[in-house]
Amino acid sequence: MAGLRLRSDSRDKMADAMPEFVHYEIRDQVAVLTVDNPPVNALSPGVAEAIDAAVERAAADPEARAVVLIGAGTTFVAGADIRFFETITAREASLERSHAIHARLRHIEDCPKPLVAAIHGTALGGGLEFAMACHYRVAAATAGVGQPEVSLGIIPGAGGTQRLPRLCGAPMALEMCTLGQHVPAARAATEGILDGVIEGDLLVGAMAFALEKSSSNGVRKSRDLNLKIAETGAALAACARTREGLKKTARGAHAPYAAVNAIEAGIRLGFDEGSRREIEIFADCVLSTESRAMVKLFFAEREVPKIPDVPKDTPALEIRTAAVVGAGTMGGGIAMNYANAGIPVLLKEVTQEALDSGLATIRRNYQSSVSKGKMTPEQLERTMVLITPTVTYEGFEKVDIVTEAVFENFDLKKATFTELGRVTRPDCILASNTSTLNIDEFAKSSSRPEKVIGTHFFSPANVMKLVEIVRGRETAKETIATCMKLARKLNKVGVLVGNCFGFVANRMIAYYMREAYLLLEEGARVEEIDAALVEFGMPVGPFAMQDIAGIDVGARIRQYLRSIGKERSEGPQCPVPDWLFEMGRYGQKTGAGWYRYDAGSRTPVVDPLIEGLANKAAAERGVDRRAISNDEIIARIMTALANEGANILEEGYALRAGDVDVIYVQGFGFPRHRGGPMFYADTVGLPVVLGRVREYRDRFGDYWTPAPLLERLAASGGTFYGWSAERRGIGA
Ligand code: T1G
Repeated sequence: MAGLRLRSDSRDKMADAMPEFVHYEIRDQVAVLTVDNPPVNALSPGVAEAIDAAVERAAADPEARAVVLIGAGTTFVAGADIRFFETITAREASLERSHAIHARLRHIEDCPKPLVAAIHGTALGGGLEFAMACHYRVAAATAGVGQPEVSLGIIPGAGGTQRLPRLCGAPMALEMCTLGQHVPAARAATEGILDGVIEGDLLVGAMAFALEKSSSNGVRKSRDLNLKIAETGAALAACARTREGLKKTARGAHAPYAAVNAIEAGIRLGFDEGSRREIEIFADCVLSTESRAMVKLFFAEREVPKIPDVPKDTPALEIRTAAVVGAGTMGGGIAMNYANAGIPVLLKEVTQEALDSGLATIRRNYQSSVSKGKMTPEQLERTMVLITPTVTYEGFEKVDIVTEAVFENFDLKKATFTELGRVTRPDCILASNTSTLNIDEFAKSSSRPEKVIGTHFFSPANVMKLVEIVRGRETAKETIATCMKLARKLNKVGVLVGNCFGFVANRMIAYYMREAYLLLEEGARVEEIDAALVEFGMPVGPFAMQDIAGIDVGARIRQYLRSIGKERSEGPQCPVPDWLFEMGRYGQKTGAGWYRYDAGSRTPVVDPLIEGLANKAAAERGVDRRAISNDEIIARIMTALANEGANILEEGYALRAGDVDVIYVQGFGFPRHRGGPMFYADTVGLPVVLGRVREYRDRFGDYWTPAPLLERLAASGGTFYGWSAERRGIGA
């Protein structure tokens, strides 16, 4: 197999030192071009050039009647090299680069011999754009295609907004470019993006397809296709509809609108002018804070499993069977996670009645998936069979892990761990789903501390992606490695955190809620605060969120703390949530909380009673209520988060700023386009954030104390992300 690096006329000494990005080979009169840039064949500098050069060589090669472009390894080309985006700092540079790549794709498309992309794994972003510049596309049945740029705060920048609508029509292109989702091969073929799905060997099938084209109708250029957008009026109407829909779904992100604008330009102005608009819009996007945030998050999510002192090769146990203690909301959801992953699970409750009720809830949840078409009735039954209900510890000696999800009560959990230490094998992992309590105490009770760990799922546990993996003082590295791996198997995002009160997620949410409560006392209305946060991009505001989660949860934690003579540390305690708890207003589940809910409805209705309670609380604290702007609401709440996040980082309870951000994004739906609370603070500027903390201390009191790390970074011109990159470690 002959190797090829750059176009022959541009080879130089530098190129000789570069890896071989495209392999060139003639097989049965077909030039097979194999892109080889592990791990995902991203278009790193030099790759696009190498593909172009290889196509040119094939065009001139008398041995080749047709050309196939395929990827080496596990996937076709997964798009541009995302690391490269951070190096683009000037609009001119972006424009120049985009013009060059557009020209290169036209050059490829002008190949006089049939050029077929053979897709396995995924053709994403620039990968799909290269495939669309080929004359035909075939794919393995398991493959997928997508324009996921929007999830990086950008739009397709190599002609995707122009070629895609010409292949599949405006509505489908709009859907793909604004949602960014992967489209499976079968649907892509139906929609006209693919020309065939190959059963059996992909390369063999693609070569046969290419040869067939060389003896029939030859080449077909996507850019010349006008068929599907011939009905310009309908296509423009689809753009308008999509924009309208984005008002609900984009949550303040800009890139989805930018994608619509680029597609619309192509429909109105044709391929060439549309391409010019795409290049300009792409440049605006790639330089935006939104894109910087989403790129940071992309890498933060992939860094989360990397734990400095628990390297990748740390032995991990295979979890084949599991048990869950407690069949309440959390326990039931966790058992579903195991069953969904095909892991048989024992589900234990104290009474048959509680067990039956837990199982009925699980079945209802699955039934709802069936009615939404996400599961077949057969799958439901197959999954339910994996959950074995029990009221005894019989069978616990066989399981590899037990997740304890009993009521959030310290003594009860401690007693459960003592029991679990007795009834399970010595190598069985004992995991607690506590959201706040000290797992080192449970470790002691179990007499097997190295096997004890926290796995803190978020409610509803079968839906929410986040699991905080809580490292105790004596948790073994093998136990951590096993639980990180298990989280992936359960289709969750596991983030390692240290063992402090509330861990990372709940510790931060306490400060988030404190500020929301105090803003209420000071004069902002519940619905105003919620609306401000929704406008910022949160899926729901803090009060509506608490109505979903249950006001009783926090109230019981406060009750427990008071019972052991402790106070929560996040600042002045607003009494209103406790008053609501005493009134039995727990939120949606009781039909009233911060809002009222009509029977059977989840729509919050403003309740004047809350203003009465807020007035009373303000009077008790001697606060004069006043009108508060949305800007102040956001600044206060985000500053509270960043300041406490800084404490968490410096104390070592999270490994990196990115880990805190992933927790907040996955656990609470913090808007991805803002990156997470720590990246958001970096973009606001740490001197500004510090200035706010100091201002609030002067206005409101010493509970606003600047985090030492925030002070140091603000003084030195640093950022949370920069600091994290330099310093790794985690407290336990
Ligand atoms: N660039 C750089 N690195 C990438 C990368 C990329 N495009 N994709 C993945 N990686 C790294 C990743 O950081 C990780 O590194 C390793 O590869 C494995 O990834 C011109 C503007 C392809 C579905 O958005 O969706 O094209 O942590 O753990 O679960 O219009 O990676 O091992 O060091 O995710 O098997 C559009 C992003 C770019 C695709 C594979 N493309 N990638 O998933 O592995 S914009 C994307 C993915 C663009 C054009 C534009 C997934 C995957 P490390 P992984 P995976």
